[in-house]
Amino acid sequence: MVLNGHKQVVALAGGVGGAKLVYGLSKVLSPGDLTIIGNVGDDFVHYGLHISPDLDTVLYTLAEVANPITGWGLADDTRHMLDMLRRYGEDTWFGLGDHDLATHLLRTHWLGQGHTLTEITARLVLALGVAHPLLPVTDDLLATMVDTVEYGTLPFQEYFVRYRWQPAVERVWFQGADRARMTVEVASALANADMIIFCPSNPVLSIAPILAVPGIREALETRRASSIVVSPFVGGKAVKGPAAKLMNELGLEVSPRGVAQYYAGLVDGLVVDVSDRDLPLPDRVEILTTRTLMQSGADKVRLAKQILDWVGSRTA
Ligand code: FO1
Repeated sequence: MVLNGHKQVVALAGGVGGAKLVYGLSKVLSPGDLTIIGNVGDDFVHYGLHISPDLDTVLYTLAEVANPITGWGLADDTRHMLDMLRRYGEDTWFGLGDHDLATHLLRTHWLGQGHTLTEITARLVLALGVAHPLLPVTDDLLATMVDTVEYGTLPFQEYFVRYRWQPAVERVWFQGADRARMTVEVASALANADMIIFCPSNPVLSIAPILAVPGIREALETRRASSIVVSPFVGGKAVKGPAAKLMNELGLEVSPRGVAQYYAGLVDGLVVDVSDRDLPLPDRVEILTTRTLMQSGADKVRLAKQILDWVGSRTA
C-alpha cells in the first residue's frame, strides 16, 4: 500500500554488490519506505559460531563501518585471533576479523538463548544506528551448496573463499529450502510492496537462495508491485565475484538478457550498464540504460535515485 504518498520499496540483496545499491537507496528513502530482504544461504557455522556474511555485509555497509576495500568485514579490523589459531596449526582460510568476531559471538549467543535470526539482526541493526529494516528471508536453516567437478559438493563458503570460486560448478542447490519458511515480516513486506528491486548481486548464489524459500517466488509472481532487476554485469563481466564464470558453467547466458531470463516472470524492468547497451536485450521487459558501476557513495545514491525515478515514472 502507498503510505503517506510514499512508495514501499523492498530490496532483495546478497553480498557486496547488493549492499552498495541498498546503501544508495537508504540515503534516498526513509526507514518506513525501504525494507531489505537479505540472503542467508551463505550462512555457516565456523568454530561453533553462526556466521551470516550477507546480512553482515548489508549491516556494516548501512552503518558505514564496512571494509571499503573488500566490501565485507569491518574497516580497520585486526586478525590477532586468526594469528593465534595459526599458532595452533589451524588452516585459517576464512578471514575472521577480531571486531567482526563480536558479531558472530553475539549472534551465536542469542541464537542459543532461543532468539530468532530476525530478532538478532534487528538488535544488531539498532545497535549500529541503522534505521532501515534488514530482514533475513527465513529464520530456518538454508545453506547454499555447490556441486563441483574437482571436489564434489562444497558448502558455499568453502567454494567461495577456501577454493576462491575456481572449481567448475555443475549445480547449485539450497539445503533446507523445502522446509524453510519465509518470516511473517518478509511476507508482509512483499505484500505491501509498491516496488521490488533485485539488487546487483549474484543471481545464482545470492538471489536464488531467497527465491528458493517456499512462497517467495509465488509472492513475486502474483505481485502488485513493479519489480526490476539491476544487472550485475558491466562490460559483459561481473564487477567482482563468480557471477559470469558460474552462469557460464551452468549454461546460462552471461548478459543482461541472461539475467532477465533467469528471473523470467519475476521482473518487469531491467537496468543495464551503458557498456552492455549493444548486447542482445530481452523483450517484454522495460530497459533503463545507465552507469551501474558504483565506486563512490555518490554513485550509489545516483543509481538509487535514477531507479526510483524511472520506476516511479513508469507506474505513475
Ligand atoms: N570473503 C573472502 O573472499 N575471503 C574471506 O576471508 C572472507 C571472510 C569473511 C568474513 C566475514 C564475512 O561476513 C564475510 C567474509 N567474506 C570473505 C565474504 C563472504 O564470503 C562473501 O561476502 C559472501 O558470503 C558472498 O557474498
